[in-house]
Amino acid sequence: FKKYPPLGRSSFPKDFVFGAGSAAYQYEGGAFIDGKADSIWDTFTHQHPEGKVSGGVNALGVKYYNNLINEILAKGMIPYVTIFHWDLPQALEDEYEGFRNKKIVDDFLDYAEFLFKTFGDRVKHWFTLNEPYTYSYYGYGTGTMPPGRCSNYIGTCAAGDSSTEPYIVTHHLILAHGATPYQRGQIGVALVTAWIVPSTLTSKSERAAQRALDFMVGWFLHPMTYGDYPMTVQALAGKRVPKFTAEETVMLQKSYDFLGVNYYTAFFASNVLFYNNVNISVTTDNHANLTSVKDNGVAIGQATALNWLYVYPKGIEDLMLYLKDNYGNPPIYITENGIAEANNDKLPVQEALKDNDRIEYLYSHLFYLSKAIKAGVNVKGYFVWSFMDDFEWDAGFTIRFGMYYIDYKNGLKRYPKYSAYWYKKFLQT
Ligand code: GBH
Repeated sequence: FKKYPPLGRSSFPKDFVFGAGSAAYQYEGGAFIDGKADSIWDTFTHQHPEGKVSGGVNALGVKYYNNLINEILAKGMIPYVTIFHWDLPQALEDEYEGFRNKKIVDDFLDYAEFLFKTFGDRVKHWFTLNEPYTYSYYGYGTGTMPPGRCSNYIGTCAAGDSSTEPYIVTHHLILAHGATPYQRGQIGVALVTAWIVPSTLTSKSERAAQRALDFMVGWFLHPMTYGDYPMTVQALAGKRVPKFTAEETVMLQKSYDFLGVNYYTAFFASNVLFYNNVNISVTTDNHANLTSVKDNGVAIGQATALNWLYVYPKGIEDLMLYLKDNYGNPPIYITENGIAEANNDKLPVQEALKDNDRIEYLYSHLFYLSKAIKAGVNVKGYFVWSFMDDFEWDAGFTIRFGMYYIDYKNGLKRYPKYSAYWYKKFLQT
């Protein structure tokens, strides 16, 4: 890494926390044991709904998480827990259409209260939601994630309306977050982000970039900070955006103690003309075209195994400064940052462990993150995505995000990749 100055744990503030992330549905397995009922992801991946409305608390589920939390603490680590990472109980989807119904807010609140009561003695950092944008946009906009709804002119969805449902679902996600009772200092929300670079040095492109940020990040962060949607979103989606009541606005203002930021990549934005009124959708409401490669062939960074993930480390610094300047310098945790390699099952395991690209990716992002901290951004921690190879949602097991390799053909045996050794050494210096 000759192009970067030396970097280690000591380049960051004393109380800065480092970690690595995982998520229930992507990690746990045990889909059919101990009385666990289906989530919408089980239905989507297996196409066999069998969920039923919960008969109460699942004692084995509680035991599972008690064991996990206690083991993490026993190893001298600190758990940062996400309450909802997309695996909605299928029963709630069947009973009242899940997040399309405002009833979800009460059920979310019950669930969160139960978690605080049951695990709150040991878990001190909670995130209400992981990437509500992804849940809403891909679940109801493109329909490529559960519950897989979209307008038929967008995809092959059986039902849905991508011009309205994403706005309704987002509204309820935001209210679920805002309604979650909490003790100050403990609650956050994790948002997916990208840095957006205007494709040309014109005000048209610059405004397109701003709209793209507003529709991805501001759509959630603006209400959760200031109590209402960004002006751009209100102007462009108009009456399709539900309104918050005066009480809800008050409840939402500054409704997080810290912000989780998932940062992977950046896109170029160019302006899209307002040419007609047909086929309205959340996917086009920002009137911005986002690409990793410009028409003239210039890529925003190095390509990776994932078509949406080009490497743009400086974006994390630019994004941090943007959040500081526009959202009151909140405490921030980088809750996800990392890259994946393509399925390399055919390689001998020892070869598959040589993930030098991942090391360079993590190093360069940490470098730009440390610059943001020096510029006054209040970044409190950094978690690599991901701890181990796992189930990558709509990409299944075809790609590997982990610092640990999983041999899926040999009893899920685990091997540290080079990046695991690198991260360990980084944390020791
Ligand atoms: C996060 O999503 C998730 O929180 C995490 O669970 C996941 O494993 C990780 O990142 C890696 O992806 O098919 O071209 O339309 C990141 C946001 C949203 C990025 C969905 C990929 C699909 C791109 N993801 N998106 S595309």
